[in-house]
Amino acid sequence: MRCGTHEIVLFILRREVKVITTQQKQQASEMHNNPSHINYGFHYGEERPPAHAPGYPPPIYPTVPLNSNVTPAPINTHNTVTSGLPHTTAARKVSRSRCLCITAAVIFVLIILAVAAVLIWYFLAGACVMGRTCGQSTTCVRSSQWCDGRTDCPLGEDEAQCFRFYGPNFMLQSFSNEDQKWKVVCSDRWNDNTAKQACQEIGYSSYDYVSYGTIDPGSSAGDGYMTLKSDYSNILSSEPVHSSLSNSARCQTNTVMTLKCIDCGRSDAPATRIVGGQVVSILGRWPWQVSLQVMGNHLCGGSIITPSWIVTAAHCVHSLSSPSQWKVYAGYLTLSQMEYAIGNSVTQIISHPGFDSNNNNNDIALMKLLTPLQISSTIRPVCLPNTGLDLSTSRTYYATGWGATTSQDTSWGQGCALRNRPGVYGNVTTFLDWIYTQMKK
Ligand SMILES: [Ca+2]
Repeated sequence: MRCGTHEIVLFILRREVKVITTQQKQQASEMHNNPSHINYGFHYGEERPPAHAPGYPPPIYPTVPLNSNVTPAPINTHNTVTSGLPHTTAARKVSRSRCLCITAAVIFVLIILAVAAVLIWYFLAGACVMGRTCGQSTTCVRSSQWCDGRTDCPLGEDEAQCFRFYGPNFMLQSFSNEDQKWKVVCSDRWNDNTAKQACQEIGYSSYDYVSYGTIDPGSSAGDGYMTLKSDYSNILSSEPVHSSLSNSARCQTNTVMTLKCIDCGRSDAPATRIVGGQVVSILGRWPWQVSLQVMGNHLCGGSIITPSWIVTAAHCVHSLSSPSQWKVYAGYLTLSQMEYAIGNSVTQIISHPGFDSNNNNNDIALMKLLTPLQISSTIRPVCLPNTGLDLSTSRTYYATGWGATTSQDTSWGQGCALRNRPGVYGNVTTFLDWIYTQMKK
């Protein structure tokens, strides 16, 4: 041990000094009295007296008379105590114990730091702190790889939803990879073909395309525009439209894109209430409402979002996940009318991968129809909610379906259809990316 070695050497040196002190006193006396002693170190001519000359060399130690009655103090050859130094055996043991304690403490702290570093690395890697997670997978890509025109996620989630609709006017927005923001899209150089392609990139069929429009962006253009490159041609280019947009501070037309990819949310019949009101008596008031049945029994409601896709709750299909078990009835007012109808077959059921049957989290699912619905005045799609809609409590909302017109145990939440206590089903806005991504498959 390094700290102990220093003390032991010092101890030995001090003890030797005391032993030499007594012996040298005797040797010095003998040297002075022994005539045969030759001083080989002395040479004549040197201006130095011989070693045995009186008074030379000067005594190193005080002269002690040989015949003195003074008795030298006994030398303790087993133990020497010097003030201020822990020279006892017990002290050395304490010193060693202290060194061992310090070493153990240092090792313990290093182990704690190593464990902490491993845990931090584990959680940071799992949380994808420095980037974005690819959908439900564990793959994490850098934020700069989102909507950059190149597929980086295993299922292409990073390039799947680079457009979105904002507000009640269906204002088109594109995600700026450079600024990591959603920006309005300048209408310069857009036409129907470009607009159709954008709808397809969102998840709609080009057959459902309605039109595009232009509006004054107002304060929405505060962050600038996403503008179609001047050399872009949707006929010649195989690149997605969103990859052909670039950041721009200016827009020649000073107008931005609105886009209607499907004729949704349109109803010609007046509104009526169900629970606490009356039974709907006008066919076509809620043309997107469908009945989902198994073996002729109505089990759940659903909403048409495109001619091929129905959105419903995941808990409805959790234990009945085979598409062949289901029939979809659209364009009917009463359940009795459906008894004699054929219904539409289902080819695919997709439940949200995050659905939890214990607490009904992520309670959303999609059904794909075997053949698309024929759109009519009584069969129409509902609009998926755009980002930025005013969903404040001061507005009027409707819940539709074939449930009872009085409160029963038919939904979850606080009671059923109580004033200011709506049943909780799911915030569809939070599932838009998932819905559109499934529609593109
Ligand atoms: Ca990418």
